[in-house]
Amino acid sequence: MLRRTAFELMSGHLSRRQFLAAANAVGVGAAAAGQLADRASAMASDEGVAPARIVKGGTGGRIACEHLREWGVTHVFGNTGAYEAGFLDALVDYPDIQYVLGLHEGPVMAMADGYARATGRPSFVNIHSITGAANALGFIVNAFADNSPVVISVGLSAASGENLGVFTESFRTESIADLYTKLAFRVSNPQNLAESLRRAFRLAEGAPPGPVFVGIGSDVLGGAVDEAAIFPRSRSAAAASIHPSAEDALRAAQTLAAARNPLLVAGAELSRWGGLKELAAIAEKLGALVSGDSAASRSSMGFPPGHPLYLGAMRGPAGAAGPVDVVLLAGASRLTLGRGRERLIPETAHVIEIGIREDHLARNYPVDQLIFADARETLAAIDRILGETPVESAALGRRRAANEKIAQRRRAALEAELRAVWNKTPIAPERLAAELNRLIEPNAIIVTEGVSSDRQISDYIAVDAVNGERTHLISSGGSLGWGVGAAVGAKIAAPARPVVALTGDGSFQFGLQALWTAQRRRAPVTVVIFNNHGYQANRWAIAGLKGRGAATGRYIGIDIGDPDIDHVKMAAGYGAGGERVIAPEDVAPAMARARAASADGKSYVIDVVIGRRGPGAEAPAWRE
Ligand SMILES: Cc1ncc(C[n+]2csc(CCOP(=O)(O)OP(=O)(O)O)c2C)c(N)n1
Repeated sequence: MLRRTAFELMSGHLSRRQFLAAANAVGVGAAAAGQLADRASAMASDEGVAPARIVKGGTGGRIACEHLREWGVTHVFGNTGAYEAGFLDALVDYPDIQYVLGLHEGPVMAMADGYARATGRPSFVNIHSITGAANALGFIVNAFADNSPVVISVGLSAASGENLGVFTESFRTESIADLYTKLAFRVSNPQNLAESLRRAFRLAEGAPPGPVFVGIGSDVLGGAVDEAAIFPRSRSAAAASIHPSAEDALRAAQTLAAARNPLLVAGAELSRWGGLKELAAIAEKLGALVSGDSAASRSSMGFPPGHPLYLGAMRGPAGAAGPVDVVLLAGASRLTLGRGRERLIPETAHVIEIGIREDHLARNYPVDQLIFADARETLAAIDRILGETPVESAALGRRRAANEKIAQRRRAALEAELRAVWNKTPIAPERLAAELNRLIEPNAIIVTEGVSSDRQISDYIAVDAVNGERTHLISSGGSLGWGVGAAVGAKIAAPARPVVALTGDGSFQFGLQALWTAQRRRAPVTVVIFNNHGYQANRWAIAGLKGRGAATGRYIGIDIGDPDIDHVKMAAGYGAGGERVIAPEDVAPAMARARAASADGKSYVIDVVIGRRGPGAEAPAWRE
């Protein structure tokens, strides 16, 4: 109580005399109260410590709104229920905080995730009870997999109904998200709401970031709060960076400089939080090849695709000029084993790994030097050291030339592959990706959920984070249906940038309701469906068993082409335009119409029919 009063003194809401009177009222002696007042005033003075803002009266809902305003939250992604009434009612008086309604909690969560990724700031979700939390869970998994700072507030049944089996009783609701959030907890006392939300936001953005789940009783959101202290956002600083030690950077630089044939791997953290430029600089100094993250890691693209030393995503054991003796895993990849359980990096190589996503460090592979630190900063330090002690030599020159040839061979192979399928109808995914690469704007955000076409998308669509050309968002969580929602969230975050979602037809059907929100918020996105009329990735898995499915051509649960889904008509139901495309030459005019629709505030769905391919593709269409 006295602390609160001290905050009021600090914030100028109380005079010194009023403070001393209040202290006296709660039995604090005059001398002690005077000292307290001095300290509070000193904190509020030029020392630079900003005082808390005291909010008096109102409901928990109002406190939540005050907190959001303090944290600069301008959008609430939500779907409503009775338990959230106190919050929704208070929100009326906060026109600076917009409510973004989604028709299902899956898209709500995906939009908040896309928004957080596009802004780099925490986003806020408000959904209903166990019912909404259960619907959101698939995309909470995705947010957790990729360290998205999303604060998920969930309205819970009131304490007065506890254990009485009331309708949608929120019995241990927060436990549903336990394994897939940094923390899941509940607030039962309205007086604790401000501090609880501050904790949630600080945790969500603290390194490494991630979703946080806060269950809030309906009686907390609707209940009266006497007063609450809203601390300035500036006083909840999350660790901006975990710094590497000078010795760590020096040792890594020395190991790399002494390597005969080093390989650099651009892990997920670099495309999320920076460091690709520094990695490119190191590669150039060492003449070393750079591999993208392993394909299974599903990291965002971003390393300059045309870089003379770039190898693309790692899809099999790393090949370089001669045996690799040192591997730099920069930015904690989720490096898995290869398809046949083979190791992607040689067992005999000395491995240096840098990152902060602890769960992914030293996983599946031994690591000889682990640097638990911000990857960008560490790479910058290594690059600086390498720059001070140049490692130029004849051997290095030969290595650079040999490695550039390897990277060049890869680019040539991709061009040959593209030429071979260029005239196919229906269009081949390679050509579709290449056409889109020509057509998508340099300032676009590209969200991909291409599943069996992800390989072609990453090989033929250029994203260059170093030179600020396009931004790529992808989810490594595996819950499909995320793409369209994430794209709409990104568009809300960055209204001036074109946003294009590339998705499989199966994935599209898991999450297309976000198109309604896009229309309502005038946040138009372009969606390109890679439509093979089925769950191709799953057919590959069955075919790979070489069992009954392969022998009979009966792939159960794979075909979604009968009835042939009219994706365009479904999107039209949400207010979006669109068309189906079969001939390759029709992609460009369709994209032009999409651009015009966007300018008009309307989303556009281009449903491109692509052929089936890969294992089991030859079997005639069949459904169970
Ligand atoms: C929410 C969810 N349900 C089911 C799956 C399993 N699953 C993996 S791939 C896939 C098929 C996706 O189809 P589509 O988007 O058309 O891509 P394609 O495999 O045809 O390239 C499914 C259903 C999943 N990953 N996520």
